Amino acid sequence: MTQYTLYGGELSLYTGKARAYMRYKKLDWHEELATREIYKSVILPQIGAPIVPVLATDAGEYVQDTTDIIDFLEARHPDYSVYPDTPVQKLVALLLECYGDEWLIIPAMHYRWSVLEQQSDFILSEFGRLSAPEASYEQQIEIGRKTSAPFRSSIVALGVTQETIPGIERAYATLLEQLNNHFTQYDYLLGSRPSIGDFGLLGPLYAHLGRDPVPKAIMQETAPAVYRWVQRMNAPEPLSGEFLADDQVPESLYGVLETLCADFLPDVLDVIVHNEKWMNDHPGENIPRALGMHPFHTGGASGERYMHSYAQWMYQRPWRHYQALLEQDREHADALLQKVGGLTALQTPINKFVTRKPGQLELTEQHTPT
Ligand SMILES: N[C@@H](CCC(=O)N[C@@H](CS)C(=O)NCC(=O)O)C(=O)O
Repeated sequence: MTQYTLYGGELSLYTGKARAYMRYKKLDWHEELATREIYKSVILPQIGAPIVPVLATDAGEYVQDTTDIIDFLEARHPDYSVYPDTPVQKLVALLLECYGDEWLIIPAMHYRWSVLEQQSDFILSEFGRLSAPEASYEQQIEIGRKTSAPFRSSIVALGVTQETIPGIERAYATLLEQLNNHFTQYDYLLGSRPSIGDFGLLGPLYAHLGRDPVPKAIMQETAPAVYRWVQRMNAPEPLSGEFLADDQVPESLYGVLETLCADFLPDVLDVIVHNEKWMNDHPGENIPRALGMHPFHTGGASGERYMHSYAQWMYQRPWRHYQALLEQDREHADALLQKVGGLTALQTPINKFVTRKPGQLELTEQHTPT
């Protein structure tokens, strides 16, 4: 069996997503802290950009991006796939993956950085420990203050401001209530087996919201079944469980899907419009990671956040799956989308597709369909 190394860290949102997947798949792997040294000697030379997590195989292959990591591993270890093979469940799982990755980062980053003064020793020492595991605690806090600066200052671009914070907190409280209700009935989103949607949600709900002291206390107090799901995801019964029969999507997820469709999908559709314009205006060039600001709303608050060009790449996955459905499958998917308010979005055409190129974080236009 191939041996894998996952470079990342406990406080990294996306490392949490990949780690839980590797545990569920019972792979032969270990995790290595992405220290300053590892960034220099492994991540930058192999990936071309300072980003985690990174998967390495013992044959010298390197993969970045949790979605690519999971798909790379799924192809080699197909047993107990995390992709449901029924049409509606697969659509829901892909949408929820995207939602976790691209939208729930808003409450995650808010509850890490807006309340920093209440948890600064923990957060800053964790950042410091990641870069310099050998340094003293005091040094780690100092190093953490420096290395965390770009993350700390990114929250305004994500849309976290005094005006939007009440809405972000309201939307998050609603999500916790809905998921708590769901996880009192089901072990995972779609039954007794975790799907790609569970791994997508775990990123924000573990590393930040289920681990940083302030939001962890909120989760434990207000949504204990969600907290237990986080623990289950991190210590799963490997290679076990089933998705619900008959392509069933539990009604307890409808509320989550409604918010996804009402708040997140308009954001992605607008990103797609701006990506298309960029590609038309700059043929052959890389699309910048952020394309300026645009309006967004959450929990009844409105503000501005950056247009994350990458969100299109994630959303192309559920969109392509939906567009490829035929007849009866499409009718079933439409019935659910109609109920949760996502039908128009999924039927909105994408005129230009984007793709990722190795060695860079910027996307480019995809000319050949996949
Ligand atoms: N879509 C990527 C996101 C990875 C990501 O944003 N990782 C963070 C740490 S949790 C990071 O290293 N960010 C640096 C950057 O985005 O430049 C994935 O799924 O792996």
